[in-house]
Amino acid sequence: MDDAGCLEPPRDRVNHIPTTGTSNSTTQEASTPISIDRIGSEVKKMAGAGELKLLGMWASPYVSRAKLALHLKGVSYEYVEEDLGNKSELFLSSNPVHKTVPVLIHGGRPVCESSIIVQYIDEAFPGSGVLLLPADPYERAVARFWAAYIDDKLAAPWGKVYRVETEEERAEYMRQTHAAVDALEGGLEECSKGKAFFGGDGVGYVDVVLGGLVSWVRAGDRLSGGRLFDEAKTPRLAAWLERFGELDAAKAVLQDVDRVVEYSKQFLPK
Ligand SMILES: N[C@@H](CCC(=O)N[C@@H](CS)C(=O)NCC(=O)O)C(=O)O
Repeated sequence: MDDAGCLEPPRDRVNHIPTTGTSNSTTQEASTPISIDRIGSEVKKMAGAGELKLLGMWASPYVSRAKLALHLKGVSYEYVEEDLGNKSELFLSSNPVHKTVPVLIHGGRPVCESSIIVQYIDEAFPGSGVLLLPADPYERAVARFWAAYIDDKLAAPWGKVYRVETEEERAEYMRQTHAAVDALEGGLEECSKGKAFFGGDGVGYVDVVLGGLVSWVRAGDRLSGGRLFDEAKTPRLAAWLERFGELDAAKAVLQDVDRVVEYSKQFLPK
């Protein structure tokens, strides 16, 4: 997924988008013929944490990161679905620089960029749920390194696969994505020290950053008939994908894979 516009439908294909409801409704978004996202209202039932609002868009893997972090911390929040084709005043004034979701608004103050939001949630609610960032400064630096790697080297070319015009371009971006996945296998080994997650025995910051992409990984696999996290080439990541998907937080928060498959089809070359 590359930055701004990664999931905003191309204008010339806008009529094919299965959105039918109103935009910017609090707690739940536009209804679609495929399914209804109940993620926000589920998480809302959790322990209180003051005035916390998440501006998102159901399909965004970046928004999923923020939702995962909030769920893992057990922090309640109000979810507001944004219509990226018709951005709200609140959204534009909260993230005037990038104009992208997610935006977390805490006590009226906006925090932007998914990985910064995840770190903010971890630091702002240190007593709740799990601690996502390692306590040790060196391990924290290593976790931040791999989180940045996921964004820059894996998600960026992979997002472009949904934006290309030709099969050659698609193949090149897939090649770059696979190379990043191969390197990330080493990152998982380094961070986990042989344990289940990047965070060790439990999920941590890198797990949340990669975890936001899980429904898109599965949707991509379904569409391609292959495996991005291939058992033979990257066995650790393949096992991680299964393990992560079994977490309560993942089940509560991540998008329905069929819905992502339908949604993502509009971005693929016809
Ligand atoms: N680097 C950003 C990327 C966020 C992003 O690209 N969000 C997309 C949705 S997946 C977006 O809001 N696009 C709206 C637009 O570009 O107008 C982050 O990590 O939060």
